[in-house]
Amino acid sequence: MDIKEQLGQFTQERFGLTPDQCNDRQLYEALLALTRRLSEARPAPDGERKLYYFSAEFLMGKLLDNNLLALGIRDQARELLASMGRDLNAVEEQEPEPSLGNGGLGRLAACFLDSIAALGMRGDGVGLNYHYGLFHQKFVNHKQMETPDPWMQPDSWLIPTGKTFTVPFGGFDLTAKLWDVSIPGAYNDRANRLHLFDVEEPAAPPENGIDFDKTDIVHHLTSFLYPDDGDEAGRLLRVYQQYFMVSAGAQLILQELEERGCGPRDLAARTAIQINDTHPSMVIPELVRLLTARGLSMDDAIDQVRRTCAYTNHTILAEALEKWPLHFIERVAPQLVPIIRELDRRAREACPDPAVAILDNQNLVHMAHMDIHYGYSVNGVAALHTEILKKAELNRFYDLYPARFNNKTNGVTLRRWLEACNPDLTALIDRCIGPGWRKAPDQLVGLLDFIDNDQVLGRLLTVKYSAKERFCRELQEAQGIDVDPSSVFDVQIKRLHEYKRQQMNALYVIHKYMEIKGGRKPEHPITVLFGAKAAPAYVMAKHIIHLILCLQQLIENDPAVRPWLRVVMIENYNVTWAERLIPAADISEQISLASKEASGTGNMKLMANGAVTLGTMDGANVEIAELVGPDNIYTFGADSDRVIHLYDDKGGQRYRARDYYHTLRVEPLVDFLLSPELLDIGDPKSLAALWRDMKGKDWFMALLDVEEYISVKDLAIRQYGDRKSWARKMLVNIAKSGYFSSDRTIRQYNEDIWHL
Ligand code: 26V
Repeated sequence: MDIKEQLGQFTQERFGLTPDQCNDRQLYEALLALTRRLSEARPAPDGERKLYYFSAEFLMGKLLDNNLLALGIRDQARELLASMGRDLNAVEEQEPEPSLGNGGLGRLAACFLDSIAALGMRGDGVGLNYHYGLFHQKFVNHKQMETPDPWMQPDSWLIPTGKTFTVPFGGFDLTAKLWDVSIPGAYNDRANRLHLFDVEEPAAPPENGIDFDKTDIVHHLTSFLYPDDGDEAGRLLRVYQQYFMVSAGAQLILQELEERGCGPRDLAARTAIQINDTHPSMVIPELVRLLTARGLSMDDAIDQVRRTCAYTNHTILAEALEKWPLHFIERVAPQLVPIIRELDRRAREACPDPAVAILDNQNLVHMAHMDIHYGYSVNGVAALHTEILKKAELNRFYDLYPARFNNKTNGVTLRRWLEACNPDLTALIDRCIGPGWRKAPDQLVGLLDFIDNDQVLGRLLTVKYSAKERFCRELQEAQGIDVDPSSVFDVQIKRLHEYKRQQMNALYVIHKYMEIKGGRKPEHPITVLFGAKAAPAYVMAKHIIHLILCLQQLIENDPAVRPWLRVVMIENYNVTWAERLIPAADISEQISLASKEASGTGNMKLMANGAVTLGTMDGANVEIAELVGPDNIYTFGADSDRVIHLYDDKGGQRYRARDYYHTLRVEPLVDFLLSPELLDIGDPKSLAALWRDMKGKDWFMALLDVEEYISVKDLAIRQYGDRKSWARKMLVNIAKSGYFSSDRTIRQYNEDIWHL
């Protein structure tokens, strides 16, 4: 039956209507059902060994478009709707975005599932079915407000499996109910699964927004992604979530092993578990527990686990490395405590250095340490990041287990981040080099043959311009803001964090504003676009959002500045907004303090869509710079060695913000936070708190790099005016982005770690 008939059958049965009588909502439900059914019917890929990718976050984004693409029926569906005078895009608007992740880490997991399936590898995701994803962001009085983000609807991608597992918590048991999302592989006829565990009786939505009873584990365990950890109940709830996920996941693995005709002694031979950051680390002691319960000796159980588990580190920020008080685990999963103590004892026996112990003298469990001692692989997510892990953060472990350390530079799925979100650019690439780059993204380098082809360069500029126009329409519709598509789109989209230095970008805006007020117009009108959510309890991040929104307002009110400089902060930045904005970006802001951004993945998506990077030598920017060469990227700022040195107490070299603040160019920029015009718009307390922090502390050294940042950004904007040479830079960036396909990353994981 072709899709026209299937669609007709569904709408008839469900609504008593023919497809052309349906509204967009009904058509969406019909396409969802059809797509889900086709994907669900696909068998799993073959393979002796199976991968389980454990992650507390899977930031999937909308799935309809991608699933149609993977199933090979996207064009058919589009044409079918068009023949009824309907638009697939409008139908896709109906899909709610499941925001089951914070940012890069969760989106990486989603890209990986896409690539694992596309490459026909046998690998499933394991996570939690949060009822509320990351909060919905609203701007009120130039400040971020958070409201809950319910995404589940009666019709969704979730497939009930009927499978349940009992998770033994201290004092009570809780049933974990398994829901699956089918992940169809592009280029094959197989599908993997994303396994999401939920409680049996989830609570009704809280009435008063985000407040809920954090001690009501039975009903609220899966209510929220990252419940507020400002109090002990919130922190405990996170440990409940983690144990729930890994215990149910480990039981699922052993059950599937049995179904494959194997026993617990075959675990390592038949399974690879990738631990995505430390949130799933308790899978290690949990598997030891389950294996010993099935008759293995402690030695054998540990041996199996050590040959099964591999750990990925995603940050060197100390505050983000999880250490749980042992008494939390005593409360949540007391049966793990003797196992963790035994794992610690053995680790100390092998290496007496307290710096590598699992349990420290305050009885904190260092989750990453457990992963490294009891896993067979430790990887960083970009070359520089892995080097810093080896040389500094995890140096002691590297000395102990050099062979375990390896790098896996991140990647992104070009199916979502180029093919699906930028059809015009995709068509242009196809016309130049044919369609083979989809399966072999390295073929994108073939675009370099067109570096002197004026027609292709001209087309590239036209494609970018129409993407900008499209974005302008969407922004106008969503936020009622008009921006000029012929201005330079300077884009910084990522979580709000001081180390990512959105505040430094804000200082650039202040600099430009002052110049324009003083009569110096920029070479080219500039639109600085931000998209960022701040963690609800992260005060300094909220001050930075406030500053940006105040600057936005200040400029809106000023007819002398507006034609030359605009600032727009997109409300509720999420995967869907990223898909709209990335095709439209001219400049990709990747300005983290060197050594702090493990990799970044937005940098890769923007590059693949022809944006030119303006960045520090941090994370994967280093690899981007190597690939595109100095003419096709704008780099600036202190390098990671210098930064690490500046954090060092030794030798009196330590960074002091005030030394940089008291310079002719910097002081007026920072002091502008307390200018009458800004105080008139914003909250004086918030602006003053940020001002004080910037001049007195500036922990992520924005003032160290700001002057060079300003001059390099001005250079980029000047060179943007030479359209032909800019088009060449765009072309080189697209051509070299093949390396950052997550298909490449996944092949490397498989060759070096999983061996599926
Ligand atoms: C977590 C937290 C939690 C507590 C408050 C401060 C803080 C700061 C950072 C984090 C990061 C958690 C891990 C993470 O999301 N890492 C990101 O992983 C991406 C995928 O590998 C990578 O591209 C990003 O550079 C990295 O920041």
